[in-house]
Amino acid sequence: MEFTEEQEALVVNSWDVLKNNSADLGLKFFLKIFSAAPAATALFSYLKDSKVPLDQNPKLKTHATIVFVMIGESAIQLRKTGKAMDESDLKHLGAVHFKFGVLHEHFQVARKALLETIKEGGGELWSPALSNAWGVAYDHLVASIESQIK
Ligand code: ISQ
Repeated sequence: MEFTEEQEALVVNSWDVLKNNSADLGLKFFLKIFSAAPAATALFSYLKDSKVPLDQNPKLKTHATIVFVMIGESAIQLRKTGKAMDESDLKHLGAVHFKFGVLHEHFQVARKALLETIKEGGGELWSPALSNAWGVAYDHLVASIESQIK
């Protein structure tokens, strides 16, 4: 689906706010995925031998922040560049997701988690149109990762 100029404006404006809270929101995003799909915790070596609860794991928080920022930055530069990701980043992401056997339905679990996280983090900025705009941007990112996998 096309990512319109209006959708870009919604995403860019909200990212300005969301990015200031990317560590907490990134963690929230991952925890939502883990509560929907507990088996996904096995994908992360740093969670396997950890004795602290998921929500207090510093490595998880760091990794979740990186992933959340990557998704946000992908969305804000999508219209400018016409691409969700730089070619070399995309090759790496494609390889990683292929290695772990990530399927389309897993990306849909993450999609729901992302949109809920944006709703919780967006406060007064949130609207159905904003949520839809982020969903469209996310779908572009997933399509480009999946194009590497298939
Ligand atoms: C894979 N890619 C991005 C985020 C994730 C969160 C939880 C489980 C797997 C993931």
